[in-house]
Amino acid sequence: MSAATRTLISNGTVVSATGAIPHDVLVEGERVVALLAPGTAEDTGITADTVIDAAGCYVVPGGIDAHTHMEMPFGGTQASDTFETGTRAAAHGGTTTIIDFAVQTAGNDVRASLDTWYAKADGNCAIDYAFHMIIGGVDDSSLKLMGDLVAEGITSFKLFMAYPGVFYSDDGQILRAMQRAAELGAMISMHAENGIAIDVLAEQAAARGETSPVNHGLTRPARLEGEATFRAIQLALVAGAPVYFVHLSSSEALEQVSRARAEGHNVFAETCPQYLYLTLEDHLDAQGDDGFEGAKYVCSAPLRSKHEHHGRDLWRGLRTNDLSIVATDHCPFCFKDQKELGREDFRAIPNGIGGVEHRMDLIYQGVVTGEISLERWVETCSTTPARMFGLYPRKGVIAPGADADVVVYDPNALTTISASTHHMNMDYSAYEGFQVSGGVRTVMSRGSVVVDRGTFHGRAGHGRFLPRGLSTYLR
Ligand code: DUC
Ligand code: ZN
Ligand code: ZN
Repeated sequence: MSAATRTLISNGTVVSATGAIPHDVLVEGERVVALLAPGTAEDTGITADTVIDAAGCYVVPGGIDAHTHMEMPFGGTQASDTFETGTRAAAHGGTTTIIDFAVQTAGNDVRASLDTWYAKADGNCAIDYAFHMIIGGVDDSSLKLMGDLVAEGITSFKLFMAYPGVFYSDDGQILRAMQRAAELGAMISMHAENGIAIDVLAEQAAARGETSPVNHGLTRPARLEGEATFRAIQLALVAGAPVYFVHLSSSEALEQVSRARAEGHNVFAETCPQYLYLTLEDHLDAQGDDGFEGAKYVCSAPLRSKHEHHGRDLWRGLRTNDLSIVATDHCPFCFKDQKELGREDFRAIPNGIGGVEHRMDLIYQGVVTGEISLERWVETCSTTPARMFGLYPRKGVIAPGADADVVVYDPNALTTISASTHHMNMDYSAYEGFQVSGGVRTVMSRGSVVVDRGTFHGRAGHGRFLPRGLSTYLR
């Protein structure tokens, strides 16, 4: 049997959630085997087949995007990235694990739905992947099957308080699913917007002839995210289950999460780059050539008003850990033929923004501007997602025994985000023209270099399914 390949990543500064320390990283096969004092490998008789010089760079655990939707059927169309194109784009951006959402809708069997997602991803991913399960139809059968899923490594379940008639669960269904999660030790992820009220507002707007993209945001007020967040927390407390709010976008929702956390409850939330950088006025209400530019920015929860300080509050939440994670909610659609489905009526614009490739860079800008520390960048983008969703310490840390998912990040690089250079299967970028300080140089997935200086060296099928354990983040 031949010895496993050894790679030494030398001269870099290894960043973890707790500190940044100059270390050389020794990788053997698919794993990290040692962190060494810089330059000491040779003295101790350690030889490597390959040396990656990381001088002047940070060496960080590969990013974990805990919220993506590759090739998800949604809004009368399908998310435009496949598992192949989306995971390749993720790798380019320093993300080495995604947790995607398998989808069950009412009337469909959970088992069969999950098997469809296994089949979509199998053999196609460039990086490792795991699944959450969307339960769109809470009933006796789906509640029972939650147990089987936890046993096979799908330990979190997303419910929707939005989208009546599609994914929506009423309060009774939510309570039952939370009770079942409590029994199993599983996590409930929540899309918290009051969908019943939103549908009334959206219908009224359309009846008044207010059909342009900005109406998507105007009919989904932050107050209805705050209300749903409050309600979900109460239900979770009654059930004794942990709850994790996805794509938290507003000060109102954050206030509810912060209060519950201050009371010591297992209440958590993620936000996404779009809520930190994009606004209702500058993006969702953008007119462009034909008054429809804003469709590019239709996502749910929606972009919020720049006059209401949501972005400022979300950065604060990231500092205080009231927001524990940054994920993308990568749900890409092309402008042509997909976003265009809603030219006549904003309600028909598929909801979603692509960003899996840019999360690490965009959140690193918070380090550059002093919003968060270097350690917090790693914590929110890699370590906490691993802990929250049962992947730690295999993922989310550079330590002996962990998978060698490693990013060499050059703080002196300068890049400009553009659809003309990105790798996502989208004909536009929500971040077109954004100047980014810093950039991914080399990306290793389980010991293999998959991206180096902008060139992809990986392959579809390298990425493996990750069965997850229970969350290790709970109090
Ligand atoms: N919620 C998501 O989490 N993703 C896409 C659309 C949505 O409403
Ligand atoms: Zn959602
Ligand atoms: Zn989503």
